[in-house]
Amino acid sequence: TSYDKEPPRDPSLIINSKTPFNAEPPVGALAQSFITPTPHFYKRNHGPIPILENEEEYRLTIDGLLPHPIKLTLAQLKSLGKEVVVASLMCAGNRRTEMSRLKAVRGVGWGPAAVGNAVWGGVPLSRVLQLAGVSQGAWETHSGGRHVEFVSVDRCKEEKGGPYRASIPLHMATCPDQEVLLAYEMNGEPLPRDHGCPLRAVVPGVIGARSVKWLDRINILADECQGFFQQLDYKMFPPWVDWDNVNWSSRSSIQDFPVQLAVCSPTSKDSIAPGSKVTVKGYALSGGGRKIERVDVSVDGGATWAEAQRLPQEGTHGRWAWTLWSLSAIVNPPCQIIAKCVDVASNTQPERVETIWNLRGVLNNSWFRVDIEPPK
Ligand code: MTE
Ligand code: MO
Repeated sequence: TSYDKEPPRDPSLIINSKTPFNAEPPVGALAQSFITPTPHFYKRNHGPIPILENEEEYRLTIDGLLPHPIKLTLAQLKSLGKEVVVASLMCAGNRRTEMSRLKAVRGVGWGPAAVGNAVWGGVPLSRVLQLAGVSQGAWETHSGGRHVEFVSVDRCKEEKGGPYRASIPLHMATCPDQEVLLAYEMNGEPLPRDHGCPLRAVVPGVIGARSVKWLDRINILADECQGFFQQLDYKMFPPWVDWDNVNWSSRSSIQDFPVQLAVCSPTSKDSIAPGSKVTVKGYALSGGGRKIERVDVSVDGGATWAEAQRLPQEGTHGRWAWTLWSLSAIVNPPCQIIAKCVDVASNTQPERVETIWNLRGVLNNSWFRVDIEPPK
């Protein structure tokens, strides 16, 4: 089968689907390091992992509504100068299983670990587009291009055997401050096969679906990508819309992700004796380059709250990276730990998942709750 040449993977990963391979680390591992080790970084695929290991043969085509269509080798891309960006990638389906517990949704069942924070090394997309004649900060090309489509080489059934693709607005791609990268390194190593070898887009602050792996070409388009994942998926509907009355064209494609948080430890599997001192730990992040302003934690089901300590974001200005946090507290199980956060634009998380339930189970960013039981 087409899945017989998959790369080796860390045995600690929790596999949510084998073909295509979709897996996340145990959530407890996530809060242990600011930079997520590559073997533990969640893997989200829609088809078999392509084999593109011959770097000499690799070409990236940049075409469409721009002055100078170009084809670049990996060496040419690398010669444009390497930049390093610390950015979290998060799948729009992160925490989907909590949403499906309320009422069934369609999609891979993800726990709270479809997110990771890595050091990405590559060439800024704005610099590459400049080579093709698109000026930095441009909102539109002279020939009317307003969107940048990333096209992969992997094949997926949603595209009827065609390649995975997605787009971002042109301005996001041309604006150097957005730090969109064509990455060939992850955590200081060449990009591994699972994460897009030899070249992928990394679009900081935006749902993972737009960070296309195994890049084949970049097309400058007048309208956004017409592919499945841009038009018929990854959109946010209200709770009263279901499969019998969904009108996909009525909603925008998701770009920036909302403010999000999870408790990584303790988990509901840890039974804790009443009166114990525990360290509650987790991650928090927001989209669009908005940092985390505050993390609130309750260990008594919301009766009382305390502010958690936000840990330093080593080696980065922190706009695109998550914030790890911790709080020591005395717990008295049975009890519920609740955590929620606020970003610098004062965006808050919804208290109840009911209010944001949607048929595809995307963007569940409701308050995070962990039920803790005493030992039996
Ligand atoms: N790119 C390609 N070519 N094929 C894919 O299936 N999945 C997307 C995105 N890029 C995907 C892709 C989704 S939905 C997410 S969340 C991220 O890749 C996951 O990236 P990762 O596997 O490196 O964590
Ligand atoms: Mo995703």
